[in-house]
Formats: sequence, C-alpha cells, structure tokens
Amino acid sequence: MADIPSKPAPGKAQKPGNSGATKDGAGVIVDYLIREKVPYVFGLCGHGNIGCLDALHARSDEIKTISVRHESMAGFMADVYYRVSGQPTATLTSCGPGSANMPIALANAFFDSVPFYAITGNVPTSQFNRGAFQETYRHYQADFPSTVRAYCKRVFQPTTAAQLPIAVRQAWKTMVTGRPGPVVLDVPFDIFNEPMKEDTPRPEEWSSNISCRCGADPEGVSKAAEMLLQAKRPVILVGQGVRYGGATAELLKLAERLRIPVACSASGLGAIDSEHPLALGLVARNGTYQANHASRQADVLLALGVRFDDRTSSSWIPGYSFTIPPTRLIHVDIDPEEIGRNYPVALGLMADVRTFLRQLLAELDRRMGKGEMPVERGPWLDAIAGYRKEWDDFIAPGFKLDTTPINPQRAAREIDQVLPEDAIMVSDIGVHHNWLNQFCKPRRPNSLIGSMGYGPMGFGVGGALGAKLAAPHRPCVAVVGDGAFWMHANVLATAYEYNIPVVYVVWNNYAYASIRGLQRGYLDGRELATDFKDPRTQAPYNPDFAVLAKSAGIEGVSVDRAADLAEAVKAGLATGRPYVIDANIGGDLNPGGAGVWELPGLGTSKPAIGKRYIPD
Ligand SMILES: Cc1ncc(C[n+]2csc(CCOP(=O)(O)OP(=O)(O)O)c2C)c(N)n1
Ligand SMILES: [Mg+2]
Repeated sequence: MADIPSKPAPGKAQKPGNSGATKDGAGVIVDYLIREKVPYVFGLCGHGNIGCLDALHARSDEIKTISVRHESMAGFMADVYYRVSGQPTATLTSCGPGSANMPIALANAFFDSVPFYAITGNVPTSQFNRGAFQETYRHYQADFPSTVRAYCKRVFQPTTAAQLPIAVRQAWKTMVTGRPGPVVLDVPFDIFNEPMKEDTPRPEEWSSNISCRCGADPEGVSKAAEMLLQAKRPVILVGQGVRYGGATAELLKLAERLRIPVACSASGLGAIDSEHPLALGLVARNGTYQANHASRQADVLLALGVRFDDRTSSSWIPGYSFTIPPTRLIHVDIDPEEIGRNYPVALGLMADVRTFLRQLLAELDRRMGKGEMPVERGPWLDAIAGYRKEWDDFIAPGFKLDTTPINPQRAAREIDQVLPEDAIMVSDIGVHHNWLNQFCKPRRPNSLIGSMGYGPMGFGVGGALGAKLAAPHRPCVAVVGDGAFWMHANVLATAYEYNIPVVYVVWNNYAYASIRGLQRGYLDGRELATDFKDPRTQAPYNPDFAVLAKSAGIEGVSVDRAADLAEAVKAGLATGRPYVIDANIGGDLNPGGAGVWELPGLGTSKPAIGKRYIPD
C-alpha cells in the first residue's frame, strides 16, 4: 500500500510484542488466544492488522494462521470449526473493507448461536475522525462497531493500552457464556503496537470457571414430569441447543424411558440417531409426514433448544407443523427471549437443556420409583408407525429414478449412503439443503451441518474447510450449490495451499434453483435472473467446475449418473486431497413435505402429503 513503507524502519523488527519479554497489545491478544487453546486464526491481511500478524508470527508454533482469499470464508471456517469441535477460534481482518467482508459470517454465527472471536483492525486512535485511509468516519469516528452491532453479541473497541487486556477477556467471556455467539474485538492500529504494562489475563480467572449450565426451577421440572407422564400423544422436538449443548445422551435416555418420539428441527437433525425407532426426522415445511403429523397432533410438545422459525413451523399456520394450542407446549431454552416468541407456552423454563434433562430424569426416577407410570404409549406409537409407512411409500419411487440430470432425491440419498458413519457433511444454502435435510440420515450430532438462521450462500463452501480442520480424521464432504460455489470458488486456493482434503460436491443445477422454484410456485412461472444460460444458445451455462478445480491444482471430475456420484464421492475421499465433483443434478423439482411455507401476499404452498390437521 502506498502509504505504508515497504521495509520496516530500523529496529522495528524487534518489537516487544515479538520478543516475548514485554508484550504489546497484539502480543496480549495472541497470548490470550493461546491460553484459551485457540488452535487457528483464520484471516486475511491488510495494513490495519499487520501488527497482529506479527504477533502471530512470533507464536506460530503455538497457534496457526490460515490465510484465506476472502474474509467471509474465514468467518465460515471459524463458525463450522466450532460446530464440529466445540472449540471457539478466531478471525483476523484488516480495517475498512477487509472487515466489511465479515458481517455475513458474523450474522450467520450470531443467528445460529455459534461463537467465534473476530479481531478487526481499525485506524490509529491519533487519526480518529480525520478521514484516514479506510476509516469509517462520516457519522462517528472509527465506526466499524456500528456496522456489525446488529450482527454479533457485542463489539469491544479498546482505545487505550489499559483497556485492551480487559476487552480481550471480556469479549471471550461474552462469547461463550449464556447463549453463545460471535463477538468483535475492534483494535485501532496503535493499540496493537502499544507496550502493555499488565500481563495477559488468565482464563481460569475470567472465563473457564464460569458455568452457565443453569437448571430449571424445581417446581417447573416437577410440572414437566407430570405433563409428560400423563400425555397420551407426547412428542419431543429438538433443536440446535441439544446438539451443541451436549445433551444428546440425556435426550436419548428421556425418549427411551418414556417412549416419546423425537422430531427435529433442521438444526436439531442428528441430535438423535436418525435410525433410532423413536426418531421421526425433520419437522418443517418440507418435513417428513411422521414428524409433522405427530408434532401437529401432540397433546404435549417438549421443545428443547428450538426457535420455532417459520420454516420449521410451516410459517406458524396451525395444523401443518404444530397446533399450539391445543397442544400444550413445554419450551426449554437457555435464552428466555426465545420462549414465548412465537407460540403460547403451557410451561416455559429458562435452563440449560442438558441440566434440565438431568433434572427431569432424576424427577422421573423418583416418581417412577414410587410406582407412577406413563400413560400407555402403544396406540400413539402404532399410529406413528402408520404415518411412517405412508411417508416411506410416498418417497420410495424417487430413489429408483436413474436419470440425467440426476434426480435430486436420489442424489441426496446416494451421497448420504456412501459416507461412512463418522463423516461430516456440510451443506450450503439453497434447494440442495432442503433435499439433504429431508433425505440424509445423520447418526451423530455433528455430522450434518447447515445454516438455518441467516442462510448465507457460501456457508458450506467455506465452512467445510473449518470442519475438516476441526476433525482431521473424519471424512468431510461439502454439498454446495453451483451458485454458491462460483460465488466463493476462492476456497480452492485455500484448500490447496493448506492441503485441506474436503470433497466438494457441486450440486450443479444451472440455476439459483431455490429462488427459481419460488418464481414458479408463487409467481406463475415468471422467471427472471434465476438461471444460468448461454446467451447465444440458451443452453444451460456454468463454468466447467472440474476444469476450474484442475486449474487450481485440485482434482476434479464431472458426473451425471446417480451411481457415478456415489463412486466419485468414494474416490474423492480416498485421495486424501481436496477434490471437486461437478454433479449434474436436476433443478426442476422441489422436495415436497408435509408442511407449508407462506410468502405473505404471494400465497402459501400446498403440502405434498397429508393435509392440514384440524383438532376436534
Ligand atoms: C449471499 C446470499 N445471496 C443471496 C441469497 C438468496 N438465495 C438463497 S438460495 C439462493 C440460490 C442459491 O443457488 P445455488 O447456490 O445454485 O443453490 P440451489 O438453490 O440451486 O441448490 C439464493 C440466491 C442468499 N441466501 N445468500
Ligand atoms: Mg443451483
């Protein structure tokens, strides 16, 4: 950059932050990250963060820096690293535009309650409000915090040396306590370089000994036990809180002890092994018949760590996903803001889901030890077995189709079935995500990963790299739309440079197909700006993704038959290197389910199976 000297001034290379004895601001930040066991910082350079890069350079044996080709990819990598490992990591971006590429990833993490620590550079404090290069100054000095405030848990902007260590530890604590979420530590240029009098804060004093596993009010636990024991048609609905709250073992115990079927929001899939007899699968607009039809008839619904968003809830239209009331809802969440947001509650309990489940199991032990027994579940479970059969018959033909382009239902199943049980599949956003949610059968809480709150294209493209770094020994496949992959094909360089062996399946339907589907479904087929066509021939157009991969030094293949797709995934995993499969998959179909979705003013879709449930 023109205003930065190309060579450091004499003596600059011996900055205190790098020599170890006395630290500068960046040295404290990096030291703190190491103390919090952060293995990776994902980032992209700029003049605003070279001070911090220098501190990372000094400690590169203890913390690894991964340089990406677009900042949002750094955010998605940090996000999914956490979803797989439970360990938060950090990102590092420069002042101005570098950090302005971060909000999409921050928002995604925020709305899916995923923590990561975003360090953003800013202009020197001495230049605040002077309109220095890349300063956001027109409304307020060094105002990057305003641009991300709505998209993270909190922004910290230390402007003196004394404030820095405090902000460093407070930001971490805010990130991991209560409902987790990303935080931003916005650091002016000079603060990175400022000598620090204080030592680095110690996590044992400020974060690692804080427990947020709060229990529910004991009277509430007793009431929940009573409601569940007396229910004739109970359903447990699980969301992300169960998966990332580490409550899957307790969930299974509860479901089996009371023989209660378990439905999942898309973010909850995998909280219970999909092959378990009590697992109903996805409840949503495109949910399975057994999940939706059981959930909407439930007399008691125990919702654990779920948000009841519109796609899960069939746009809150009663009788498709849920019928609350008359269903009596027990809603448990660490964040009381989610309780009573969309549905009236018979019993709302603010609690950590795992602690609540342990309390509930103890209460059931006590009651059942005294002879109290649940209502006979046979008729309810028999009815559900019937719904399951109807669903299985409904979807069976799709699995047999052997077409080119590949039938999307078949594609989802082929990819899912060829993966070993411990594989991680990261989905991007689009119609492929809906197919995957409907037809994949995750067996572990962190084996099918998608974004449900913010839904940014590129989440899976970048996120898959984070997944693989988090679990190097687990096979990792990214299933991503052709739109999103082309938007973020920059990941090929990162995968190559760091040899991150992710298999990319580019779900190539030559369109922004999910949106084109809406034009077809809600706008009488008036299509504009949703498909990719050669302007001369009108034939479907896209780059050849296999060749694109090869140009980046990565093996790439093209497939257009279902059986070849499974083989290609297997072959890609076997290489132990990054791999790209350009899969020609049909884009004209949408996954029909037992629920609906309303676009207000434009109409409501029709369920593909069953009909609206109207209680007597
Ligand atoms: C960054 C971003 N831009 C736009 C959208 C709106 N959007 C949602 S899905 C979608 C289409 C995605 O196309 P593709 O990646 O090819 O996936 P497909 O739906 O075809 O499976 C778009 C444009 C979005 N979610 N994120
Ligand atoms: Mg597409």
